[in-house]
Amino acid sequence: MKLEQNKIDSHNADLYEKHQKKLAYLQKELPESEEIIKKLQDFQIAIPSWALGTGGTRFGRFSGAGEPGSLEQKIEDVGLLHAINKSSGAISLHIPWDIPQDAEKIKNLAKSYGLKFDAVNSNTFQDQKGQEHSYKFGSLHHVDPNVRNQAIAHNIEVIKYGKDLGSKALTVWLADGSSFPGQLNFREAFQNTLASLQAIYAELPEDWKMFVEYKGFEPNFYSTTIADWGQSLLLANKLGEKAYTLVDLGHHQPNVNIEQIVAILLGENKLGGFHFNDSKYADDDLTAGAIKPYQLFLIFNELVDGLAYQGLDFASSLGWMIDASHNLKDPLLDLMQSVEAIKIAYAQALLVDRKALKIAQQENNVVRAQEILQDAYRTDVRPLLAESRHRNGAALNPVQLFEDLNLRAALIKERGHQGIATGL
Ligand code: PSV
Ligand code: MN
Ligand code: MN
Repeated sequence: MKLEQNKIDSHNADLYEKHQKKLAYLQKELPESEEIIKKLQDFQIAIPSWALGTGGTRFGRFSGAGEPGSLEQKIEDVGLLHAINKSSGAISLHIPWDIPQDAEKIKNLAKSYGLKFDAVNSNTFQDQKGQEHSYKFGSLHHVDPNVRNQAIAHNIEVIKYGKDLGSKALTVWLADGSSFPGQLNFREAFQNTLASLQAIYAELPEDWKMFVEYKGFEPNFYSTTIADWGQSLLLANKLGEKAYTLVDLGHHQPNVNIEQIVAILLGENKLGGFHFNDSKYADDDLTAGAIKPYQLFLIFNELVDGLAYQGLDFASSLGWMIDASHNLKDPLLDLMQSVEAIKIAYAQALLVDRKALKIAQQENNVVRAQEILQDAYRTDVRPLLAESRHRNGAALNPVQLFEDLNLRAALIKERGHQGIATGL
């Protein structure tokens, strides 16, 4: 389904007057408004192909309707989302869930929606039909070199798919770990993982990056072989300059200071990208900013500061992606809410008076420093986001547009009541 521009235009016409009033007020208050609007226009957040269907839990899955059943339909969904918000101009594929049989055709289809291909993701956390060796006890860290070699070969194949589509990064997330003390020799598992990653890294094209994702626990419950940012950074440093740590917000123990991790990684120029989501307890895959919007703002505060420190362009230097797939909401509405929350945090971070903050820090003025951050955080920047969308030809209010036009009903009419978006 392609959304005609005139539907967005008439939605915008209805909301424009009210929007203008709010925007004019903010523009008077904030001299930096114009600059922020432009930065928001440029900032794109990739959508993973597995977020387009209703997620499940290990207890069950309540399928939504009208969900994409093929790679083409997943691209169509991201295209629809991008037409509505003009902020989701890339899709990230998981192989073998989304094998592009005809890469040229898939590339052209994506192009027709204004989409690029973000990082490609390998999958050695599930066994596939006909696979020779099982990943039950791990993949790149496995005690058996035959299993390791199979997992290495899979990653190299994923790079090949990515090359055909124009991707520029490989994300490696491993479920490898152990569930009981004594099961694993930690040192050997880590060394095996490094050697396997080195074999994959050797096949990485010159202009590609490798993102090494970490996760504290789950699906293993005693140890994970790449458990935290320290272990990921150690691997990335040993691998070389094309390897980076990837931060998934859901992959930390509760209360971990993620913004500090971000600051340190950026200071070392070893932060590769982000998987955005939110959580109350663990890897809950909740909508970004749904539980801890202040933390999201503090993370963006470090991102704005750290990327400027490295002299890097904000929008294009890191991999920005949502990684969430929950079981209650319409996936497209959920993604709209995540994108909105991420952009709000970015806009608020751009409002931080960095010179004043520096002075407050130099003077150890703790109260002043907090005031500066919270002044920015408590500013309602939503009219700036709406204006950036309007200038890009997107909807002033994406959620309202989706609901007013009954877009899910239209998708159900087209696709029926199917609902498996991922290979799970
Ligand atoms: C694992 O929890 C993860 O966050 C990794 O990024 C995977 O690639 C993704 O979920 C999908 O399984
Ligand atoms: Mn992730
Ligand atoms: Mn995760």
